[in-house]
Amino acid sequence: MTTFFISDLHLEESRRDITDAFLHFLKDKAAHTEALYILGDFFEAWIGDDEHTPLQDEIATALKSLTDAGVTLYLMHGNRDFLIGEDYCDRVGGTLLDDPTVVDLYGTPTLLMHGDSLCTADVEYQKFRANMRNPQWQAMFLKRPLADRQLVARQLREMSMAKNQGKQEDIMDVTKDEVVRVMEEHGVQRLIHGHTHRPAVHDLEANGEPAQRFVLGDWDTHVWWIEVGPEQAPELKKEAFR
Ligand code: OKV
Ligand code: MN
Repeated sequence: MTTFFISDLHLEESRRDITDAFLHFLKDKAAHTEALYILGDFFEAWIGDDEHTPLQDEIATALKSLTDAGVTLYLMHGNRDFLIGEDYCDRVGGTLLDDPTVVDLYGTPTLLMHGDSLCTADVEYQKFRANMRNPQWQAMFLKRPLADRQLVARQLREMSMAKNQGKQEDIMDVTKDEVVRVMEEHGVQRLIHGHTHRPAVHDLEANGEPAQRFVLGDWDTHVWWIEVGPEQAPELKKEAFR
């Protein structure tokens, strides 16, 4: 009986190796767990549940087999796939989680986030994020033809690459004070998130007590996951693609 967490696979057609690593991870590891949490940026891009690419369908089939076999699946949005909707979640037998969400992990309240909202030093990004997360903007965007949305998505990805190149390293990491603030707001001693591509376990203090922040890794050359059990403290693990 264990629970797994992953994030930041950035699945896309041009990275067959990542999809293969994920399909293998499902069969080899996730199939034997109680629950799998995917904490955002599972897909490199998402422009609406009405787009059906071979990759999306292949992943949906694999996830549906997992959930049909009795594994509970939770999906949280990232900054790239925040338009994944209830339709896709229903198709795969998963449940969409809000960012942030507190879950009870075998008796320990654990705060789950994608992680981009913690990067408060990047003020420009936070403004941009607020706009894209605005339900009115999303409703307008989703009404546009698929071809228009594909173009916008491509432009946004190019813009983000250009912007990030000029940004200082520390701006793109979480703000330590913001981490403590959200952990105190939710009264938790444990946080799990992804997004920063800086996998690590950090010790800190929150609510006047020791606390821990677990950061998932992005799937580029390695499979990264966090494993937790009733008698097993969270462990950050990695394995090379094969
Ligand atoms: C981060 C910034 C983008 C600034 C959106 C479909 C949607 C992909 C996306 C991909 C890129 C946002 C969402 C990013 C920072 C930018 C542009 C400017 C000011 C769609 C597919 F919704 F339109 F369908 N993207 N990202 N910028 O990397 O988070 O910092 S991003
Ligand atoms: Mn992200």
